[in-house]
Amino acid sequence: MGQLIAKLMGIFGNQEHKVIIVGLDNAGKTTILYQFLTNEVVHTCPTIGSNVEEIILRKTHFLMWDIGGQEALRSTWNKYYSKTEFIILVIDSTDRDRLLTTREELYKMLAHEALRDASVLIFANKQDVKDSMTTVEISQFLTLSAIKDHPWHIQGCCALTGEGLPAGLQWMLSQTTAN
Ligand code: G3D
Ligand code: MG
Repeated sequence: MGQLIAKLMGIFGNQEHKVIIVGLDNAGKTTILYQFLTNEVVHTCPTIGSNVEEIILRKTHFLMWDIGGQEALRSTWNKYYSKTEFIILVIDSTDRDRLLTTREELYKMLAHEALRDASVLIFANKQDVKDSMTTVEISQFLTLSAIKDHPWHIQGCCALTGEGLPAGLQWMLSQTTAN
């Protein structure tokens, strides 16, 4: 993971990109952010708030907001939306029962004016668990191919080992140069 990120780091300029990490509670949001933070080539500023970390990949700054996903907190997500460039939607791929809820939250976000220009990275997390849903199943259930007004990408991952996370970051970096 370190080498790939190091390779990607050199390419990008000195800009700050706002990222919000959303998803239902227990999806793996905090574990993913922790994986980014413990990577030796990723530098972090002191914690800004309880759930905000600035991640610097050499010159590219990502300000990552880990937003709580419990039901009572979901109505507060929109106060974080302003100037967001990336939405990272984390899905617990073992949680078939709540994928419909995730779908509803996703389309609510995509319809929000403040997120009009945001790109969406979907992490299908917990791919290490037997019988977890595949990225194809999740894509179909969320009808991702119907999303035409936002760049999106789905990536399977395991937040515990970090597998799949560099590929997701790589897509985000490719979007920063595309814009
Ligand atoms: P959240 O921040 O979205 O609420 P967390 O979710 O990051 O707190 O993770 C919720 C639980 O899922 C944690 O378990 C965490 O270890 C587990 N988890 C996160 N990612 C993975 C993964 O890729 N695979 C597996 N098997 N488990 C994962 P605990 O037991 O600590 O509550
Ligand atoms: Mg959390």
